[in-house]
Amino acid sequence: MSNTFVDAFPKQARLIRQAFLTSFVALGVGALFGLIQALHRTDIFRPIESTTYYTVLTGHGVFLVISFTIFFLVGVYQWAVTESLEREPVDMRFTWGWYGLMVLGTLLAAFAILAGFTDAIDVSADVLFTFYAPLQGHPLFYIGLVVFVVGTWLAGADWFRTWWAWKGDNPGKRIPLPTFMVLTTMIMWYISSIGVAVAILAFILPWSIGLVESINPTLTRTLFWYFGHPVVYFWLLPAYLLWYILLPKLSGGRLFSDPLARVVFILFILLSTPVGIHHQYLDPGIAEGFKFIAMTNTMFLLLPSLLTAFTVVASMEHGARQRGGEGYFGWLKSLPWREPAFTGMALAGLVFAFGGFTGIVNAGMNINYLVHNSLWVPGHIHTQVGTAVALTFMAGSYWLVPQLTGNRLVGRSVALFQVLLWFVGIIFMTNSMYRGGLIGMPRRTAEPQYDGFDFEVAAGSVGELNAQLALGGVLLFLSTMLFLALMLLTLFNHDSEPIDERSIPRPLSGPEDSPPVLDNLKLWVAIAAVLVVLAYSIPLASIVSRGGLFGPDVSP
Ligand code: HAS
Ligand code: CU
Repeated sequence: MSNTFVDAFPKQARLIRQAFLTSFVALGVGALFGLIQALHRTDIFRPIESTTYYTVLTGHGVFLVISFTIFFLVGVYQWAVTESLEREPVDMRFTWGWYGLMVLGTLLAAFAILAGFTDAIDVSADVLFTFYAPLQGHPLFYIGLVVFVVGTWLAGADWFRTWWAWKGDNPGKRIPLPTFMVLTTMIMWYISSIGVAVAILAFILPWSIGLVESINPTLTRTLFWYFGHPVVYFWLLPAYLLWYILLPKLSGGRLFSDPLARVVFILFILLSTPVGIHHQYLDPGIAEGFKFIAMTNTMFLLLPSLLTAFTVVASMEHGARQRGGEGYFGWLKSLPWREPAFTGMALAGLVFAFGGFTGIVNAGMNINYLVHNSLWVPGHIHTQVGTAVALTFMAGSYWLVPQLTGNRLVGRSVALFQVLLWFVGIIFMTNSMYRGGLIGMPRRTAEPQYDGFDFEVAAGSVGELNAQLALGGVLLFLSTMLFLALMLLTLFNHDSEPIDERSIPRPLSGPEDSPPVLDNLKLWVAIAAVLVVLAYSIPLASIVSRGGLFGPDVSP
């Protein structure tokens, strides 16, 4: 086995490098927009008008949670399938084709958003990354999204095709774990993205073009959230893949259990979708009973993440003990804390544990009334996709990019500093967001008003919370820039020093310890479909029967 991925699969490495590059450009722009917002809403520095704030906010959301995360996902998944099946795609032109579609879609949507900065052209899409009605954007924005999503669908088809070809040559063999994770993620993505496709193609896009006069906002919101919850796992699961595959190796050990990992990904297929209504607890027009069902399903959906916490930490402990670690907690000292890829991912996991608990708070129907639409929710977002995912992707890149380029990582100690800086920044920022949310600070507003609150920078005051938020935002921005600089330097670092061995150690408990039914993907699709129908058919029917497909008939 050659030492690096690029030696073994140069054509794949090229595509993945390209996907990462696109992802990192989006990260850079999104981070800059984040910095502007953090300084604007805390009234520290305002280079933009308050009306432009929503253009910046939309760009921040879309470039980071759609472009940065999903381009990184396709890169990691292309790597995972190629590496674990030891096989290239059936037709490389098709592979470049879906990547091209994703880029085209991104450019269209980005144009629609960025055109909002100027009055010279009559195009804008200040609709935020959740883009549901009544906010309306230029048709180009929605067309861009559709083209992008079709690109991801074809990417999934490509990975399925590679797997089918592999299966033909390896009858009866268990699906290698990384490929299993890729296929299950994509099944979840197919099931859930149908919701947003219908919302856009049948309603929002015709409405934005002017073909229909009105739409039923509750219907399109419900279709959006049908997709809007599972999409968060579309961001998360590539990070989970890196935790399951790389963290045990970097810790010096082996994955604790392959069967448990498979169960986790199956649970995500089954439970990710029938929970979307937990974003609509405060929406009128959906009966309480359906909200209660969504809450119950959400609480079950904690299980795969709790199983992940157990399996991944057990693998890390195993690794630490291989390295001589001892004691109940003493083994923690034996982990490779000087390794930026390891430390970044471990800290991302730690932050995710806190974010997960705040997710449980969100999911509680009654306590959600306290936090909904407050700054608490962006706190949750930034611990989850903003750190568990983003920091894992950055840390993972410190290991992956040398594999994809054959170049040693430049500035290992700077990279360690970068992930620590992120950790400190996110603590300041999310601490103030969570606390601010609890005292009623609103989210998504350029001009928050705090009548009667003390603005002095004293402990517990709005001034203190704002200062923390701005400080956190600045640290996160600096950390992102450091990361991008290190990536750029690594790309051109053609020295001959060796890089880490690419092989992934076998799990302690392998696939042979689990029943083959786990690999029966058709069965899981069927059960998931039944759950979706149970959770959504009656709510959707009742929304349509009361509000009509295109809004209530208000003619006299
Ligand atoms: Fe969420 C709102 C509920 C997970 C993202 N969520 C959002 C929004 C976003 C988002 C973007 O029920 C805002 C949407 C908007 O703009 O309106 N969320 C949950 C629940 C979970 C959850 C129950 N969310 C995520 C993930 C996200 C994400 C993951 C992105 C990636 N969320 C909600 C609800 C709302 C919501 C409501 C609506 C709020 C409202 O009112 O608007 C669960 O999946 C969380 C489970 C996680 C755990 C943690 C397990 C711990 C682990 C750590 C292991 C440790 C390691 C490291 C590996 C139970 C796995 C160890 C280190 C050592 C050193 C040893
Ligand atoms: Cu959700």
